Amino acid sequence: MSKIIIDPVTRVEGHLKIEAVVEAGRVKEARSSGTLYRGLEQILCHRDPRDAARLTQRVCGVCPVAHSTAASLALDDAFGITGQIPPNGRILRNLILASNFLQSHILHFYHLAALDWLDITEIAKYQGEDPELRSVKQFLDRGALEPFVPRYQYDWRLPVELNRQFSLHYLQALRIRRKTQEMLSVFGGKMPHQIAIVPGGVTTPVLADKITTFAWRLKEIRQFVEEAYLPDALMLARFYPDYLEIGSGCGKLLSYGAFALENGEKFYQAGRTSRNMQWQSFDADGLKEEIAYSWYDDNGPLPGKQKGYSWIKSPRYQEEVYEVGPLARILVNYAAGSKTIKSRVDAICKKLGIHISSLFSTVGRHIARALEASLLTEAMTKWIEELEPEAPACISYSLPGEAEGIGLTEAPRGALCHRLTIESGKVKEYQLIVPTTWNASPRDSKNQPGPIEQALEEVKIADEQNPVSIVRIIRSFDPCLACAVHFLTLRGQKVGEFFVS
Ligand code: NFE
Ligand code: MG
Repeated sequence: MSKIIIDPVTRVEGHLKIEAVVEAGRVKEARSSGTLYRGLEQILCHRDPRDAARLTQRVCGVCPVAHSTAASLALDDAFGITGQIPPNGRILRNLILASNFLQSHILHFYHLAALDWLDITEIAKYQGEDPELRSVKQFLDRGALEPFVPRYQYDWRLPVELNRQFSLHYLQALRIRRKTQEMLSVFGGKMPHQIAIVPGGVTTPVLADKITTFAWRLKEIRQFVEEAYLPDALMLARFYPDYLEIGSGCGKLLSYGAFALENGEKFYQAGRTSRNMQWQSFDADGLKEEIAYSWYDDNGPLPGKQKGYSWIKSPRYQEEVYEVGPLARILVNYAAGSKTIKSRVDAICKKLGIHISSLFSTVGRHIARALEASLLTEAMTKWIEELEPEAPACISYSLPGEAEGIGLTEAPRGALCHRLTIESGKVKEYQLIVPTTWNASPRDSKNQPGPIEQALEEVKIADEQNPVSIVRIIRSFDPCLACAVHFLTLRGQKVGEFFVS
């Protein structure tokens, strides 16, 4: 028996440590630890509740829009204005959030995950004329291999031409990500930490020139998604088919739903599903965060806690483990009978010659994320046409003295919940349950491992010095530890004193 410790796992956001106990060439059990500690929820206590839509975005620079969205939905609820948001406000919220999804997914696939599948240093041998590939070759020729090395020894499998094309897309993705941020800023004002989504709607006026500015960027991004991102994700299934069989995890998927539509429905409806592909309902009352193996007790943080091994808590739904994220959104809506999603997923499965259950896997998560980028760019193209120039995007409201609210939406990495209570016009309690808290959670009181921990169980380890299957599986979840670790001390104790010099 031996133990593989990867600390930190690189090319994920924040600090994640993975310990895997290996026996007879397979992972017997794994532990996922969030080693980064934050206390953002505490900052909101005693503040004006409207600050939440601004301050919670500072959780993370990758997915801030989801936090202002969840906070604004929670505040809409607390202020009694849910359902009164003008159509322009509803659509702009969708467009700003979806722009952030595109940025985040392209960032993840190319700049965080691709180097697990693609040997970018091969470009050093390139003799062709493509200016972007030549610029990388010149960079490599100078011996400057960072940030591509050091790295594990991988089992690269892409033929040279496809490897080069994928490398080229890696480079193009940098420019496309800039476009997604510019597109987001058209109605969001700036990025990161856009300033437009507020309780009541969106503050940006809907003007014809803004619509055009947004639309032409969207067109270019959509073309990249269709011609590069989705084909590259599907290419992984062709050359790494064994990764359609491993890393499957808990097999239970949860989505809160997101992107409000005109008819009161959502582009993604809420629900749950599992490998049997039956849709089940979701009710926020079934949510609970456990702390059996987290460094907390009922009063707050407890760093020395004996059984503890993570700053991440363990969210559970009706005491069961759930995976959240793009795979959950896509398959929950497949199970719910969405015609568009069903036809796209069925076409992909047919093209790859796989059963839908193979999507519960490492490469399945990448395919779901890329498919989501395609679905969103298509939906956004319709949504911008539904905007009504000059019409209001926001309503006014009055602040309640006492209230409570809940905001349920989806962040790029999965289901996101903000919840607050207001007393004497100020925030009394604020709580976030964030996607990576679900996926990277430690064991719970029933000793059930979290989704990433379960995904690593039974995985074959050919070479303990190069645990490439482990890092591929972990990165397929797109973990963000900066988002995942938050805490709230309800009784206002001092947690610690910090001196910054
Ligand atoms: Ni820091 Fe986040 C997303 C949120 S992760 S990226 O997506 O909320 O759990
Ligand atoms: Mg929390």
